[in-house]
Amino acid sequence: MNMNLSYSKYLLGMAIITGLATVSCSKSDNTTAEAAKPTVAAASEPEEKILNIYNWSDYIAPDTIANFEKETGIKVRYDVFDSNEILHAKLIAKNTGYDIVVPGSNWAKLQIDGGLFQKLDKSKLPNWKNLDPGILKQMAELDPGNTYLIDWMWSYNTVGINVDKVKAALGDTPMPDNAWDLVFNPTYTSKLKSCGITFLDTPADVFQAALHYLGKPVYTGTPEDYQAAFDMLMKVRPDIKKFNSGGQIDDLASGNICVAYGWAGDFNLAHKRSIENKAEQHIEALVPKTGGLMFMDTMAIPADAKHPNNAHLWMNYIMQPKVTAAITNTVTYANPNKAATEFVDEDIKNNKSIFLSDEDIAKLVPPGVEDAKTKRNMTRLYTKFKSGV
Ligand code: N2P
Repeated sequence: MNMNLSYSKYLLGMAIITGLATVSCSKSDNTTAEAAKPTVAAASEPEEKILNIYNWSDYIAPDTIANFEKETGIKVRYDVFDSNEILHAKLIAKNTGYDIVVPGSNWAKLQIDGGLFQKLDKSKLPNWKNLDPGILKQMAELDPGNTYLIDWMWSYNTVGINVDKVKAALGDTPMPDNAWDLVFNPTYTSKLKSCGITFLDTPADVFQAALHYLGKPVYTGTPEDYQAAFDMLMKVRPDIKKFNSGGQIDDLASGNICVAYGWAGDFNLAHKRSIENKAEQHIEALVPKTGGLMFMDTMAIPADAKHPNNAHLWMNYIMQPKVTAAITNTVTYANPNKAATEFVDEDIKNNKSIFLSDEDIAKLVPPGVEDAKTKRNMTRLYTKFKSGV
């Protein structure tokens, strides 16, 4: 995606977030988010056979939609995005036209609080029984009672590398003990610059990882913590070639870059894609010994969705073990469906950077969310960081 375009969309999103904070606080106004919350009663009205979905790019199996259409006679329109900020901006502007959206659970919390989603009607979701109770518990931290959200897939922010290119660029310097050094320590980035370093292109993703690397609170840091993260980031800024999110899969798969700060699932997918494309790059998602940043991308139904009943049919369809397993087998992301595990390919099931060991899961930083003031500060610092001045 074009960097400037994606960033201007981001700024639009941030401007609107500020607006959201204002709306959610004005409780006396009858246009408040609370008053706008629809009931699920609308879901029982007859609906046209259409379902509009907005999901992350590279996040579905080739036959997921076709099989749903065959099974239900519902026609799916499917659009993709690659940052929470873009989705958030659309949700706040209302009338998205979507019946299913897939925000990260931390952003979804803001959206729930802003009245942007409708409650799930669990009587329409018998396949709920297949979900992993551990994941549901984790989700309930941000969505109490699992009222609005169903996890689609989950993974963590980490460092991905092209193993051979990184070894060659590091020369005599051994791999660091802590994988985060590869993107935040100038000793390594100054060498890896030669084969190309890329970062995710959002303030939140970049500052969360930087704060984690510095051992500071990831979501609740002080302004001084953010300044320290900024100072640290500026030292590696000259070594970063690109800022992109959805484009990392192809950049890694083609050998265009050798190190990425991004999503573990996309790194495994880049490896798979390079084999499919006969580019044969050995790409790995590293599991930092200090832990990665966990995220869960979650299905939700916008408050003004026109086809909530079809949305429930979709959710229930996705929760079938074989349907979920096919998605995991395609995109190399872990899923929330316990009953799906037996249908997941052995090499994916045994890949310890996809299905993490209990010990590595315990080290993950759980999803969280910054307050509006912190988000504004991050945006300001990120703009400076990215422009490099
Ligand atoms: C899918 C990327 C989604 C991960 N390719 C970030 N939420």
